[in-house]
Amino acid sequence: MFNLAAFSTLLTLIPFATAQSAVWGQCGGIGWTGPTTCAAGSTCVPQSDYYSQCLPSSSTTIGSTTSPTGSSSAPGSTSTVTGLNTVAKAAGKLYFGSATDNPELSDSPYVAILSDTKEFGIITPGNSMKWDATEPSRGSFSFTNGDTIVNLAKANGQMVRGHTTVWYSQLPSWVSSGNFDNATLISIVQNHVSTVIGHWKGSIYAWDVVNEIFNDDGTYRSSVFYNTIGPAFVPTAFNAARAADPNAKLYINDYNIEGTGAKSTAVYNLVKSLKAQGVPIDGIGIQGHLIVGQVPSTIQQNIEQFTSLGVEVAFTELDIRMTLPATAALLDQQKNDYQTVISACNAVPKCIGVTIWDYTDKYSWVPSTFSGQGAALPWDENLVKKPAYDGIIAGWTQ
Ligand code: 9MR
Repeated sequence: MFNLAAFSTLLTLIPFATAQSAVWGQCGGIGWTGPTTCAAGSTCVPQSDYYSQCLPSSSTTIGSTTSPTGSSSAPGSTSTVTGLNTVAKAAGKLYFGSATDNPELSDSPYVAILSDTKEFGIITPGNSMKWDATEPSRGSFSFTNGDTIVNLAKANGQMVRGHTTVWYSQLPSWVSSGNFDNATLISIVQNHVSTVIGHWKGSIYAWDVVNEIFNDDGTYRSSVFYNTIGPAFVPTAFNAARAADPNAKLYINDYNIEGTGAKSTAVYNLVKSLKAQGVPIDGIGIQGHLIVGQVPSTIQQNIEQFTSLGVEVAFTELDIRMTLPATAALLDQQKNDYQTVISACNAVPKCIGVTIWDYTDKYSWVPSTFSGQGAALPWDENLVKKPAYDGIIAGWTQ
């Protein structure tokens, strides 16, 4: 007679008896019932309590002196680091973090590293809190993808940066082409900011309330907000944000404000004026989309000027791109460039943390935007650490 119980037991034993996980596959972790041994040439390495991964044995030395886990030294390794967030916190910072995006969350080896709080203490949704994602038509809000990332962060014990409420880009045409008058657009901004920030009240460390509002020469960027409301759209957004979540840090965020210059001066002057008017603003987000070999020499000076206003500063979207292919010389220069940026933040107490704009070249925005450029992040397309990783560690520990 067929014995169902015995057959089921046999079935559960089969993977252990016959299978090995493929390279990059899962090989252990709490709740894992699959194979715990790895295909030839790879080794099972714990990434977290919940995820162990078969890593190619050779990957421990490719392009980096550190092991792929960040938690132990590989043969030939010269450092015994414990992760980017661990080291940033040991330097007195609040976090080291990464952006992510919903389509990437089906990639479990990727998620395992993203979820490792030794590496990342905070995550930022790259797209799912933007206006086109959250209010695609007027008064109709959608929080599903943002919720997914907030819930992942909560499960991991990570914080979240909210990005972003008022930005000229990724704006639905009902806003950008709505031809609203001043009063109507003000109420649309207030409703958007208060509804989005209110939805995630208590779950967000900091919000990029306004994003990329200046041109590189320091003048206001032309946008439906500036063109209709004038500069008053900025205090309108910050006041609505504070009312919606009094405990979230409220940031102005922009690129090309890493070093001193006209755009940094514009941000400095605006924040000074907002504070003088009693507008609630807590931080300046320096995006940090940089180019290998072209990192400004005035980063620390610029951060010091910003923090002299009584606000905190964070790098919010750091990546340092290069013209491909990535040669050993470029990767080494990139390592130095990451170290330069991180050590500038490290040197200023109110530079509270650094977020990279995703952590692996597999999901970087760079190649699709800048043809022929890429390799901007500290992990390569195979989730193997690059020399840049060691540059970040050096920046926090020097
Ligand atoms: O990473 C984001 C990418 O997936 C989007 O396609 C792109 C669209 O504009 O936005 C990217 O993120 C941007 C961020 O929101 C603001 N600063 C520049 C970032 C890179 O473009």
